[in-house]
Amino acid sequence: MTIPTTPFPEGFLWGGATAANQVEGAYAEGGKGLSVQDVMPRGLVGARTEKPTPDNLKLEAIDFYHRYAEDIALFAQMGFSVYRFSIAWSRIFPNGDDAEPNEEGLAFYDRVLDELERHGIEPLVTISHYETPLHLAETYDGWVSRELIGFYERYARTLFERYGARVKYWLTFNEINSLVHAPFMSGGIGTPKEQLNEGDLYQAMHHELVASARATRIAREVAPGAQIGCMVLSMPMYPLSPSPADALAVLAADHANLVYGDVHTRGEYPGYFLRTLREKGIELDITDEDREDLTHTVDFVSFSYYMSAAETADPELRAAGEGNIMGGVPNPTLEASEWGWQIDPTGLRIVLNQFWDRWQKPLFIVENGLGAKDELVEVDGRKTVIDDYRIRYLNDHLVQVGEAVEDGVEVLGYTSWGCIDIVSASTAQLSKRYGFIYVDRNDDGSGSLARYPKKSFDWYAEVIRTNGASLTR
Ligand code: BGP
Repeated sequence: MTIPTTPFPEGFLWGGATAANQVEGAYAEGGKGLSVQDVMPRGLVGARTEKPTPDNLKLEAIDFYHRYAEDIALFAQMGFSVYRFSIAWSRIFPNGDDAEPNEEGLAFYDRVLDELERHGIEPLVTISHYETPLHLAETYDGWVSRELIGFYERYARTLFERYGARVKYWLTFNEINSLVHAPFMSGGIGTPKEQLNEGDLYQAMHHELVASARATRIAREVAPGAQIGCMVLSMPMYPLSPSPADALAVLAADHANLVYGDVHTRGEYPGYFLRTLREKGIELDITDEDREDLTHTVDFVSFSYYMSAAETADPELRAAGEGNIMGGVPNPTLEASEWGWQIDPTGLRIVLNQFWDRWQKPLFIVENGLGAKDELVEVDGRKTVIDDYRIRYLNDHLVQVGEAVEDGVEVLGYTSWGCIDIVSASTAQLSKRYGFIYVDRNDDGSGSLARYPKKSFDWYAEVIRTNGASLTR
């Protein structure tokens, strides 16, 4: 009998990931203030509203706020060794600029951490996941304002002081490189995108980068055991044709995307970015203190990976491909999900190698998964979903993670996105499901919120139990 082997190192962290605004609900309970998500009923694709409206599924989400113990027990049943979740900034500082934190909010995350501890699950905490307090968007125009650095600093310090002894892994900003593409959701910038100029956006980016580095600096003092990571949206770009012009278009797209990781790992702006600013005639307000802050680099780099894209220098083809948040055009060699996200497992191996070669920092895949429509069926008297398509997607991506490990890339762990069905960030639907656990809630808000393990639940449990040896190559 052959003993199955695995490329995954011992101690590799296996688990799942969510964000507060997509799971918690209870949007006005426990002293929580409003966040930008509470006025985005259609998600990224729709317009914002003045006040929360009942059709915003995130207001109740999947009620993790009250059901966290049950959900964490299900994660433990799958054998998770890590769970990535975010802390809702507006639960801790309801307006964002409050002098004192809200104890009820802090106590909620104490309880979540207690539960994780009981099950031996390592927490991985995102400090800011598209959840800027709404007051900061309305009063300061979000990250365009330098004042946000101070508010974030107070928030991060509060978290490190409160949870630093129990949380080892921290992420400063979710997908920090999406800021210029989604200013309201990602940067809490109240001014509509069309009215913002590039200078404002780059200034906001600079403020977030400084805030991120400052959080790293503070963690070194307050929580010496903490490992701080940045978090970027990864999207490998392929030239649409072999022409040098298309290769150069890829280089430009990569630069625009990778500058955030470059600053987080090298502690300063790279030459190509300074050139961009020069050529656009943008002069950023960068102080000496900012420069000093930026030198506090991260311990590891984490990222989301859903898809790759192609890039072209041809303006007509480019225009035809518009719509993708990070730019690029569809790749004619790849299939897409029901939401048009192109599926490319090999791209994950490529991006792992690219990041490792470029930054030489341990990597953490903190988001990856397939959003799909599921059908609840009854098998042997039990409600479940036969989600072979999700199993195939995850299997094929994890095989490529294994390949990257064989390539010599240091990978700390893998948390699949939306390990339990949640509200989608881009469309605010519940029918775009990622989970191993089905949640009975529909796009019209109906449903009992009951949880049902899908077929992928048992499949993932086996992957974790065998440390990846059960994957099909
Ligand atoms: C990332 C976000 C997540 C998330 C995921 C899937 O960009 O960090 O919050 O939801 O994408 O996107 P969606 O929910 O739109 O399918």
